[in-house]
Amino acid sequence: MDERRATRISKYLALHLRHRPERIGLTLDAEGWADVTELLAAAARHAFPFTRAELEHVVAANDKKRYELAGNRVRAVQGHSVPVELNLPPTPPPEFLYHGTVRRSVESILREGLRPMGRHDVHLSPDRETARRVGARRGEPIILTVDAGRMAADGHEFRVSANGVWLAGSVPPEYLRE
Ligand code: HQG
Repeated sequence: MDERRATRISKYLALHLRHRPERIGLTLDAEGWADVTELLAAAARHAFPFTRAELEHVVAANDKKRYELAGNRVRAVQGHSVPVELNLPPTPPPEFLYHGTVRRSVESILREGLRPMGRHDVHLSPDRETARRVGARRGEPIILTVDAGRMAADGHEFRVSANGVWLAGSVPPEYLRE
């Protein structure tokens, strides 16, 4: 499949499996799963037809492994704004995690901490290079270091998604530095 088509399908999945399933009349279950047959039919009805083989290719080849297929169901592994319960167990984080952002957000982040904004959780990266790429989506990236070990020792919970994104409800400013 050509890469542009794969990216278009991936973005279509992100929109409907994370944020706006109702836009195409799709229903997600409590854990975020959509029925593949229903998804393909809904997409076709809304002028974006793609095949099961294309879906399988996009799920398997996706650069960030954003989606998972299980039998006839598919879901996004993280990044939702609709309420879903991913049932990820609390997991001890590495000593440091990283957050990529841009200069214009830094002052507010260091003052009030990291907030989940539109999503369920704050997304943290296991290494600086990943954080740099996350920040670069918005401009010249700035990497903040999160004192995750100390935060966990103080009782804050961390989870890790199937594709290696670390998730926290928020990060208070005392655990953040540039
Ligand atoms: C900022 C992509 C001001 C935060 C990526 C970020 C990631 C604050 C923005 C995933 C703030 C939220 C998530 C505060 C946070 N004051 N700004 N107190 N707290 N912010 O997109 O982390 O391609 O919801 O720095 O790779 O950028 O979608 O979060 O700039 O893993 O799979 O508010 O999205 O993955 O933006 O990105 P987002 P994010 P996918």
